[in-house]
Amino acid sequence: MILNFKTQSLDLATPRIMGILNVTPDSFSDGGEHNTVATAIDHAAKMIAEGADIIDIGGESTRPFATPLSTTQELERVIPVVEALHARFATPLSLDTSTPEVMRAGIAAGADMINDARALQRPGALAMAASLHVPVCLMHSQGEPQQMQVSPHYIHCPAEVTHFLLARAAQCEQAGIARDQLILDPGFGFGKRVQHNYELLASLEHLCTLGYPVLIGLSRKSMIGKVIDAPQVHDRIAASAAAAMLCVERGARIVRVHDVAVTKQMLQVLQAVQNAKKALEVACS
Ligand code: PT1
Repeated sequence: MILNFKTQSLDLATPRIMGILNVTPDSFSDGGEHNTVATAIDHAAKMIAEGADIIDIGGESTRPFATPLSTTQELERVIPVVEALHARFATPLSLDTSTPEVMRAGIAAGADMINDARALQRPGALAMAASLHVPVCLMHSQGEPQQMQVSPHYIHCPAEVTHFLLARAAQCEQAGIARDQLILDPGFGFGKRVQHNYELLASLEHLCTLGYPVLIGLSRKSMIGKVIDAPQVHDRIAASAAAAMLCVERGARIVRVHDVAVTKQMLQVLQAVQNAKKALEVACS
């Protein structure tokens, strides 16, 4: 599987790292310290040096109980950062947005793909994404950030998530988005109890066999904090990397993370294991 951006492509035969760049004052794990263009540039430069393959730029916090943002506010936060990063770095840029106007302006400013936690369900988002001809990540969420953790309920969480994502992918294809431009994401932490999140992780292999690349984001999330009893997000780094590794082993192709260096190291170990496995197969044949 290859992601085709306008001016470059990314081969997903190798698992890829998407580094998180929050430009939200209330961002859940960095306290909004990257809220200026200059600090955004520094943070992106660090993640790129550590091995990030994509930088995901988000102006709206979608963590549980986050408050909604106006389109104007989102544009004011995101577009200057996209312009600045596009001018300085060749690394593909992803827009973490559900807002059609931010998609249009962000791609015009040099972003390479769209990452939508609402899976293009906002009015106008599907048509806008189709008109932009860029890769799109469709993520599952049960409800909006403000209320999604109030009472998540499923009969069979992984089956319902898969059903939703396949239905959205079909609607995207009908709207004119090429099948090979779509990425699926089970949406860890989005309207899910801890148990639901681990059911999704345990069954991730199935989602990864449907013909679409799978992206996962669980970095520093409460699903990690709960099982290791770490109320502080900075105490969740090693466990987040371990969980990302379990997802890649099950077939995820892109991991969305805060901690690029540690994630890169664990992917290198996984690569060494896979190389050794191949060498053994050759030796035995
Ligand atoms: C994600 C994701 C995202 N997550 C994609 N985009 C967030 N494609 C933002 C918690 O439980 O997984 N995939 N954009 C951040 N959202 C959350 C959700 C942050 C839950 C924290 C939690 O702590």
